[in-house]
Amino acid sequence: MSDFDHKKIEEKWRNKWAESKINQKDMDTVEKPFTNLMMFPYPSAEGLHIGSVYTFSGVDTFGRFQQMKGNDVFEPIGLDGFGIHSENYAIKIGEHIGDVSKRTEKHFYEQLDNTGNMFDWTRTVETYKPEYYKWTQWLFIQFFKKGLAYRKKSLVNWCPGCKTVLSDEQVIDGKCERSGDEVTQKDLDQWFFKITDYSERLLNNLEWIDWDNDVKIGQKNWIGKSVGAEIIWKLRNPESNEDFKINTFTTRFDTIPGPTFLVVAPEYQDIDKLVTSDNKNQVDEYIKESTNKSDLERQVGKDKTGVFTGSYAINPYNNDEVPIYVADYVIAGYGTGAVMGMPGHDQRDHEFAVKFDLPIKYTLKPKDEELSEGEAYEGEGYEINSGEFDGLWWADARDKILEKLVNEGSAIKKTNYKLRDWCVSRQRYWGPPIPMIHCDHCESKGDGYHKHMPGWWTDENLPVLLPQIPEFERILPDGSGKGPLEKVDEFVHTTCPNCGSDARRETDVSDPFVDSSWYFLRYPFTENEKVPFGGNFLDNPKSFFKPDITKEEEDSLKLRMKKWFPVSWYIGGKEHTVLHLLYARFITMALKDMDYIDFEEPFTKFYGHGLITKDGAKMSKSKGNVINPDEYFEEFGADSVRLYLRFIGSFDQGGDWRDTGMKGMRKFINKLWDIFDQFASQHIVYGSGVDNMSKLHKTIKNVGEDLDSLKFNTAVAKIMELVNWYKENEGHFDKKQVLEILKSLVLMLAPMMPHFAEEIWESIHKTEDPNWLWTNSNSVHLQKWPEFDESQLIETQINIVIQVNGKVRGKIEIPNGASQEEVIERIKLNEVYDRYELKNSFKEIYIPNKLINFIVK
Ligand code: ANZ
Ligand code: ZN
Repeated sequence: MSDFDHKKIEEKWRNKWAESKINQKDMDTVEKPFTNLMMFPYPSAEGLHIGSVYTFSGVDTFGRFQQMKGNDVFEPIGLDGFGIHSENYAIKIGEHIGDVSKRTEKHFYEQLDNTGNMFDWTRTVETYKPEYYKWTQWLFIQFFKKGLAYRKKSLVNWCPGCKTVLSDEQVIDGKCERSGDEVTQKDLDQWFFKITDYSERLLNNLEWIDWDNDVKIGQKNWIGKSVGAEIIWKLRNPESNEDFKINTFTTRFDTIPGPTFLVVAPEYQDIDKLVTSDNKNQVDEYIKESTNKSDLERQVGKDKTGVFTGSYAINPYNNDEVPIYVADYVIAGYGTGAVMGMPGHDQRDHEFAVKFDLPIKYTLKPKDEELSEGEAYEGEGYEINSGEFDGLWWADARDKILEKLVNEGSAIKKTNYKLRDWCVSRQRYWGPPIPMIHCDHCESKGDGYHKHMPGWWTDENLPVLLPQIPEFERILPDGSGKGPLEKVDEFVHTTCPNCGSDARRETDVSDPFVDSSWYFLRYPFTENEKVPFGGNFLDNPKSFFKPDITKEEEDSLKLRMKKWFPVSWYIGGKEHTVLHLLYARFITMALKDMDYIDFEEPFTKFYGHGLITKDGAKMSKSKGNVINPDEYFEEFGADSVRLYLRFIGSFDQGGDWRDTGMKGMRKFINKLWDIFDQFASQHIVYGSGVDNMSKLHKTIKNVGEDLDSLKFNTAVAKIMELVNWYKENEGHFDKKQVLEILKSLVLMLAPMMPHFAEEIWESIHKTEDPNWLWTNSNSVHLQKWPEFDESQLIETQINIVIQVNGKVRGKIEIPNGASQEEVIERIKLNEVYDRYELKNSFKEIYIPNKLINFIVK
């Protein structure tokens, strides 16, 4: 008898798997390709967090199960190593990110391998390697050519902590998603990706993609489609006769009879036309103040601020004249940047009206109650104070009022989206340089690839290498609004590819979310193949590849692309709802429109996993309750950790890690080990066989269903029950039954405990028993999922409850489907029969296979 030596066993199998290349799939010939994709990690610490072990090993369990069900599973891995997460970590520990990244790559990959996942280590992707980021740069250029990447001076989110610009998606509740600093606004020249061109398609496809519902709802809200109208107001500026109009965007036409003021954002472009000389100083002062405020301060602050412009606007509906204010609760980039103030029915407007002592009008009253004045009524109701539309239900009035205004030419129907273009410039060091070139000479002539926007690139010379800057201090962000590359003269100076003059390179790097928006496309392809992924490269004019790639090569890569995409399954965190998951969809759609690829949704299926806590609390460094997977791997083994992680909860819900639970799991695993060890060392006592093997067949069926729907916890629980049943009946099974049980057990464990199962598979083969049921002695991971026998699912003996006058008095085992008479005959032999004097029963109620109730006087 031997002990379960996890260290020796796990190492042995990882080496053997690497030798036998078991996890490498032939990308071009497999028949049932299944990409089992998980979000690749970013190394922002020395090593992997237990949370990542949880998700990666969970995804792997699913993938291994799919493989046993006959799919050719490709499980790729990489590192999302460019970006502020990693760079900030390096700055924190005072080391150069270039050095840190070498170390973290090694350690992350070691840990990931120790987890026992079926990764194909020959196809890793690291976003910070030139052979990867040259394609990120290539992508940027394609987007630029298409007009989907453009440069614009605009107010952008600025994180004073990270000293860089952030995209809207990286600002959570007004704070930097990474550092938690309050985000301010800065006016800078930046590169944008035109994701707004895709708003409608990103929204519509949500109807058919098979994704986690929370994520779909999150994306829908983020895209924020609202169908409304622009109402056209005439301006009355006491100092000017100019005929000027202000458009306000609204979705509430039912309130058009009631606005008592107009508000424009401080950034409103034609603000000069509104401001009279008396008010100019005040307005200028106010604008200056509000640009220093964060979005959060501007919008959620209860205390509304603003100043009067001196001008008025005329309501096209009833010619009411209302004052125009500048106030920073109006968002510059949404709608028209001007809003009609409707304090009766909008809380923000109400607060503003109270503060500035403006009249409050109501145009709706609630159905059943009185209108309570003194606050905004934001519910539904009947029209009041609305002239000819009084008495109409608001939804009917809405359409009528709008129709009237549209007919008169004083309103335009308009659909708005909250989604804004994606700002991709970052003023940091650790990212792919944006591969563009600025040439004063060409720019002065308006001579660029796009007439309206100068800018050239170095097409054939990709990658534009990130220059090595060995001095740690020189790569720190300085907050100037320019990135560290600005200080590297050799990098900045170049020649214009258009006119040959001296020119300057762009010194911003791109957002790491650009790297991660396409990485999955890269996995099945290698550097030798000259293309970023498979697709139509020769068909694309001005192709980067034309000189190199042949038709045959292209065709075979196209076929490979067809095999592996769209990705069959994608599993990751729901916190990526509006960042990565939206960007990846956008990039894929754009590549489709450029005709490089022929699908527009990257992931057929997206599944959001849950998170784990420690003793009920969120794991965090500050609480000191972070679990280091290495220690647990060492003490218990990766497989024990894996099985425990599967056991603590349904994969979409997460679970709670407890050391006692981990120890308990290891005990169970020792028990499992002993069962197999007894068999392999031929210490098993056989009996004459049990009548009924339905427990086994049911377990096979149910565990399979659970693994298919990622309900890992219930799968483990059922396996434990099976083991208990086996122990209870030990000595009664005949040899064939034992073989059947053990074979099924090891196969069911294989997706969850890959090393353990492999070791057992091997050791029990060595017994070379003539009755052996195994037909194939290859790796356990190349076996089919065990089959169950439908006819054996039905239990022949079942328990039913005996009641007397409705009270439970006992239990009895009966043959499945026994008749009432049969049951009573058996109960006569049971002690309850005499104890409760059941011979006096005058009536019995029998619910087959459940209970029998004796009614006695
Ligand atoms: C009048 C009104 C009356 C409004 C009422 C609301 C309630 P969604 O659905 O999100 O599109 N709005 C328009 N542009 C704005 C901007 N740039 N900054 C801040 N608020 C703006 O919201 C549309 C509503 O948000 C519009 O309808 C407008 O206020 C406001 F009882 O107009 B409403
Ligand atoms: Zn030039």
